Amino acid sequence: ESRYDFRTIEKKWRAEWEKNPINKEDAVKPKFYCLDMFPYPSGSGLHVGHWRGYVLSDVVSRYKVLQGYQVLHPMGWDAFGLPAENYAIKTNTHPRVSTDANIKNAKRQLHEISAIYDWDKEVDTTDPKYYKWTQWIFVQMFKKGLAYEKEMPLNWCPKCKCVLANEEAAGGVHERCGTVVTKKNLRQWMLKITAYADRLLEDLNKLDWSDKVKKMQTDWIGKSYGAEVDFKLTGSDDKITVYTTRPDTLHGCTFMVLAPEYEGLAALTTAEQKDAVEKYCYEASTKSAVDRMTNKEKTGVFTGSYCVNPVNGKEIPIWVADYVLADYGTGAVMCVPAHDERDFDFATKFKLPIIPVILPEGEDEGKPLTEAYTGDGIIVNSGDWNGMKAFDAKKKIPHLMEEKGWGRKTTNYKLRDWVFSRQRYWGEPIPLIHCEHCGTVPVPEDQLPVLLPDVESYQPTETGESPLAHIDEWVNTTCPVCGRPAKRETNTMPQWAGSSWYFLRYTDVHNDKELASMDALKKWAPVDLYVGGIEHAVLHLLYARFYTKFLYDIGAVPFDEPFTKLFNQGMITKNGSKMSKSLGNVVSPDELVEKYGCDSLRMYELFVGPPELDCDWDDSGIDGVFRFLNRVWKMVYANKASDKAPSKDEEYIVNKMIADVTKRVESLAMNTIVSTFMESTNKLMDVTKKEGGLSKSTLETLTVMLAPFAPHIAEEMWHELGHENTVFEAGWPEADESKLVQDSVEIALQIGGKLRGKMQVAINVSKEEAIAQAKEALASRLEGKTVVKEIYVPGKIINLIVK
Ligand code: ANZ
Ligand code: ZN
Repeated sequence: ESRYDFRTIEKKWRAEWEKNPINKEDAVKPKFYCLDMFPYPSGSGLHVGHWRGYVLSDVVSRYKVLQGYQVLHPMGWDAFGLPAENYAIKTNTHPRVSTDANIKNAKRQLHEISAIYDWDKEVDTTDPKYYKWTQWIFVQMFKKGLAYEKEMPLNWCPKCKCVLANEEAAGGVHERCGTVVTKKNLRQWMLKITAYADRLLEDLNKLDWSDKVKKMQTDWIGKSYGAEVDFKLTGSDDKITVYTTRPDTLHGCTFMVLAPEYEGLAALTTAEQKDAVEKYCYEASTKSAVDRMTNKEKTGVFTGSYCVNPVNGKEIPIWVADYVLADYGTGAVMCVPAHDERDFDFATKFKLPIIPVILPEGEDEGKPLTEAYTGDGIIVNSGDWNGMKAFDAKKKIPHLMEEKGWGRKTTNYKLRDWVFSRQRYWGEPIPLIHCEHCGTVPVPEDQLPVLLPDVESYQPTETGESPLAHIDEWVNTTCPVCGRPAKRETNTMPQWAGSSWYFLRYTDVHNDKELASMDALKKWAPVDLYVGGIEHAVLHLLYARFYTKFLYDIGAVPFDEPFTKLFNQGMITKNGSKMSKSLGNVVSPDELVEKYGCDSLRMYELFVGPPELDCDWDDSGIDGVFRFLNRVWKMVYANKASDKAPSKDEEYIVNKMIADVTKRVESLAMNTIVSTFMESTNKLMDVTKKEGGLSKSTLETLTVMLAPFAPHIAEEMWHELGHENTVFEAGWPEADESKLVQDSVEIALQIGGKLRGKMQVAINVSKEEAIAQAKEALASRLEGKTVVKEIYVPGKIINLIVK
């Protein structure tokens, strides 16, 4: 067929690859594990933004197959979670039913991408065969003391009647429904991720991840070095201990602020201030942590009490204010308004004294402060500490305080333990049993999974308990230790649970004895390339690392970091905003595939921009890619019976293309690859014109190299070129360096007609390339000038006219 009939071609090869997968396991080959962050099977389907990451990872996977790797490139479903449950509440459809329907639909849509997913290895986090192991991991953590119960004031959505993680309550409203979030005290299961804080921080060094994501994780863990200082309460033997990262500013502390939830607050509040403090604390309890920290307008109330600054014996007032958080440090802050912005705002509003104790080097004392000075400098107004450099003092003073007995060096983390329970239906039941005699005991491992029972109503209860609490015959059980009547835990796990270890399961999905065998894990994992959105930079990736480290510690996996290399693709936007059903700006891949074919859309997804950056979608560009594939098709078709030997020009073009494309796949600079292909093809067309045709080997190389990007057309062309086996067995070509040296010629460089230098260019250099090289060579002379005209006499002169 001389016409590029993508519909027939794509259908044909998709069917063939389904029968004979191109990616076969082969123990002698090296392995490559290329993983997409698995999707949540939502009802709304895939748009062109979803394709971006999936295409990129598939290109890498196919490239690795061509390079002779056995590639693990699996796909699955992160299918527990709120949307299915909310849908169930609305429509009274069992989440199993809607989830299965959504998975089926998403899978059909994913097929359109023609990725080499190995569907035999599909995982579904809601499958009891899978969540058996999610529960098993929890039991192991429980046994190691990493799971514990705690009464917690949690973010609470009064509308959804559900506890929210901080990230679900950002900005003080529930991210899904927009309802203002309040607080509710509830018994929760917690996971002690903080026990791993240091390792999670340290081991970032081992990873080939972007600095951006490493920094986000580092900030989230938030390790800080500082000191605790004890302040005696006036008129009492009690003391308040504060956490500070700036012990060097102790002399400038003019008041103290406690969190509204501070334990000893009621006891130290005076009778006159009691009502005001209580009212204030109640109001604070309805605000989110984020709001409390970021509100510029400070609020607070005096407690009526005083304490003594240990360094100078001065008495300072104790206030309560909601910018101090209860669960960070000690919940009490020594306030130094001269050098902390929040304290400055607070002192200004409530007319509390501001005493500067750090002076920027070279500046004179006595200037009144208009804002907090948070920089480095020399200590002043601080008795014997005067003259010390603040930077040195920060390290020295904690030791000094230790000698005096009223302070000590400490470190602190922003990272909190993980609130691991949800009061919802559609999640893994937490496999624990409460017995009056034996306490809380895990369900024996041979009785896992604890199946999620059917319920009549998915609505969480008014008390905040999960709907499971209503099913008496499920809740009532016997204690596995003493056999007496006991009750099941009715909380379920958060959606993060299933996604914290799924990458392990892919290596050995059908194993019913272990979460995955050591052999399988050693063979495939860790993940060599993990591709997904930047929105998971913190939570998912941190949880997954935590799980992996824990499983490593108990000997269940042979490595302690799951994702060797991470790539975060940017978002595809439409007119600047995120694609979403509610905004009505979703571009569906279906019509584009219908009109141009899968291969064109795959290449266009890469072509739209640097894959790590956000990019605005514009349908019109796909036409160019489509025309490019048509040109390639015609070129191959016209020359497929050629017996021409490759000319020097051809060899140069082909080897340059191999070198460039290979380098760019390795660095995932995918957008520039598509343009490289386009340029090379144009040059090959010039050669055809000049030499009357192309050699078959040139076309073969081009075909093989196109295969990861546009697999169907490549496979068809490969067969047109006379091959019987799949193109994916052809091997990725290597550039012959010796063919990259070209005959060159000297060109005179002029600016405004005056000779300004000379340079060597390749004989068949294009006009654009030659001029670009000339501009580079003349860069210093062109600085500050604009080139208004470029005159090019091939092989002789480049003359740049400037203004
Ligand atoms: C005195 C001081 C002087 C402070 C100064 C800062 C600057 P990072 O670095 O984020 O760890 N702090 C301590 N506990 C707090 C809490 N529960 N809620 C809100 N703020 C709290 O922050 C540590 C600093 O934040 C501590 O150092 C403390 O204020 C405040 F010029 O102590 B600092
Ligand atoms: Zn018991």
